[in-house]
Amino acid sequence: MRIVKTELRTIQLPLVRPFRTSFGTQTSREVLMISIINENGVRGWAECVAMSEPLYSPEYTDGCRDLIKKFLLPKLHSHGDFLAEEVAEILKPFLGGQMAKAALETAILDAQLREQGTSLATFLGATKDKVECGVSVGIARSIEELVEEVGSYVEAGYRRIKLKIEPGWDIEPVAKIRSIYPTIPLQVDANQAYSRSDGAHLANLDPFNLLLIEQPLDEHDILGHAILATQVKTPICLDESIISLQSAHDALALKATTVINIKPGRVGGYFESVKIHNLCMQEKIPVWCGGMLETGIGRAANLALAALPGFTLPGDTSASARYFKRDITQPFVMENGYLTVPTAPGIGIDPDIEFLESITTAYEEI
Ligand code: OSB
Ligand code: MG
Repeated sequence: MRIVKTELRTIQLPLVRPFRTSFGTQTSREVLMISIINENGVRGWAECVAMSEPLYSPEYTDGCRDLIKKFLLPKLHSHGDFLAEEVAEILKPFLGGQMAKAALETAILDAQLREQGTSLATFLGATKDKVECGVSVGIARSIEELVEEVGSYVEAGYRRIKLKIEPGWDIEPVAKIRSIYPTIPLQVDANQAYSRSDGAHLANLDPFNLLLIEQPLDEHDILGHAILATQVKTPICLDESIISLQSAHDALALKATTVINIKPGRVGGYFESVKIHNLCMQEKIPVWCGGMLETGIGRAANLALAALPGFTLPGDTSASARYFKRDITQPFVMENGYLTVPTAPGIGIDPDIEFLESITTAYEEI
């Protein structure tokens, strides 16, 4: 295909409650939306998962917009005709920028699949029509507030709880939630907040039968995670460190991780995500689909991926209501702890343009 028009739009969508992690507090989701139109007038949609500040990853919303405008789009335009399958290779000379590249590739893939009449789930090799939902719970102001928040999610039907932790907010909240829910699948996410000397401390989480501890150490500290894995019984799961098939392969070879969180934006797109999924299936490593507080546009595509057979653990693919009072698409509603995988062509869902316009803070056409 060829891209005849690209629309870049930044939106600002308030969260239903502040989301605090070890790297900061989000009260609103700033999202870069991409829409491309191909030579046959078919439109494709994607959202870029980068956050407004480079706190989780070096990428951020305005930086992604700049990268797309200045380098990625001109490269594709000068290439001429291409398939979504070729985008990553064409953009490879530009280093990094996985989130920006993933968004552009996904918008192109969406248009390509809409034109073919194929759903993203079918195209990627999905084997499920619904996906088990977990929920990621931010650091609370008090144990009482945490108990209340977790209680509301359990009541809503979530099948797995993930607690955000950091030094000073780890053993006590985990012990409390475990005492209230002795059997619920429970895991924690530190977003790199610990250091190599914290092995003995983190081993205090072992009695709570956690599914995993996500990204305890610095994203570059693969060896540190391998050492930590010998000091704690809880399985280690890498998030931030996994930015490509290569990094997944290396982390597994070094025994730094025994579970992997796949986030398409972080690894450069859905094709790379499927490659990591396939590697993990071959190596019998469980994977699950992470989230970046996506709107319905990103969520739809993540559900298609999470429907692949290797996604054996519930992901952070929560219902729209967990994030936003009003989503930019029809809301994703959880039923009995599951979200339904979209079946319409492409990502299978469209944004409400009027609502999108009402929350737009910057718009340009290229
Ligand atoms: O580390 O998984 C993370 C949200 C933003 C950035 C990083 C992370 C998260 C979450 C929430 O944990 C996942 C979600 O519900 O979308
Ligand atoms: Mg994480």
